[in-house]
Amino acid sequence: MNHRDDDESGTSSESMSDMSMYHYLKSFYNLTDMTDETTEMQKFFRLKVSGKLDKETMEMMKKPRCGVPDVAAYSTFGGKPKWQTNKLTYRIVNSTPDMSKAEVDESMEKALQVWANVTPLRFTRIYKGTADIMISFATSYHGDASPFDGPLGTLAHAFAPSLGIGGDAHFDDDEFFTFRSSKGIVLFLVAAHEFGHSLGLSHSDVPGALMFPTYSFTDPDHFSLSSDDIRGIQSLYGNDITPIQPHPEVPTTPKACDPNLILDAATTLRGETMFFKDGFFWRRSPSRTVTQLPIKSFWASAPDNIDAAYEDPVQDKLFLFKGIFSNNLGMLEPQSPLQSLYLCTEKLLL
Ligand SMILES: [Ca+2]
Ligand SMILES: [Ca+2]
Ligand SMILES: [Zn+2]
Ligand SMILES: [Zn+2]
Repeated sequence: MNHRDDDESGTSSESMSDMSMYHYLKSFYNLTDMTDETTEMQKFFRLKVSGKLDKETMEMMKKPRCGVPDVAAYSTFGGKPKWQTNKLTYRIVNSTPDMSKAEVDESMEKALQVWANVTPLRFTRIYKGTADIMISFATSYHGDASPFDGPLGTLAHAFAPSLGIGGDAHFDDDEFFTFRSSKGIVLFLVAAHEFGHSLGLSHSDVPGALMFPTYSFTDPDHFSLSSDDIRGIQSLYGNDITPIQPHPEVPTTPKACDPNLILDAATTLRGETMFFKDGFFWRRSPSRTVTQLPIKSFWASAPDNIDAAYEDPVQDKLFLFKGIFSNNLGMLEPQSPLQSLYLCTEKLLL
């Protein structure tokens, strides 16, 4: 071991050749002069700006990263391309042998949800045909102008919104992708970053932002989008995040022993007694066992809060009433407007 080798220790075995450093700067910064490119890169990553390839700069170059060039410290692409609709489709064209299909599906779904959570964008998965966002795994040359580079280096790339290849996301299958392990590249994290590009975000120079160009491990269960990413995506799609499907009202279960309970209706049915309240009913069998069930678990189309019920044992039918009716000569006679339900009791036997 000689003196010079010691001097270069740590970089000699894994350093990039001058040619590949030039290639890195050329492909990600697209500047003509090597010093300018180095300066530009140092500025972007908030490194000491020297214009020289010092150790810090070299370390940054070796980090696994996204294949979309660092345009500037801005959060959108030039010309601000964005989707003209909030309803987008995606399709997972193929999978990776590194993970189960279910894990790949969940990673992609969660990654899109990261953006849907803070925008009006909604994503629907399709299984055939052409989706807005076509997701695929590939190695080296795969039909576009940016072939992948084997293990590490570029992990994935994605195209800004437009027709055709626009929005599509490609993952370098020479990486080892994982669901949540720190040993490997967490697919969810890479996908969430790439989908940022698919939606129109460029790189951010804010360390810790999802759109920062280099990968760093975060536990996917504790992932949260940085405020910089949120500002970026909302600059394109706004911040209307009203959920498309409002949460259905959860019915409160009435308590049979509540002293203030007023029942909606009661009837007999095949020897049992049934009591109705809100969306529930109790059935008491001849042996006096009582069970409480949602009305809809027996009669899917029945309304809640019924007004009356009675059994016609001759026809073996149960009638449930809701709405306005009058009691005339001991018979329940419907009056307009009346919603009466004629319900077969067959289901009770199941
Ligand atoms: Ca597309
Ligand atoms: Ca790679
Ligand atoms: Zn990127
Ligand atoms: Zn590609």
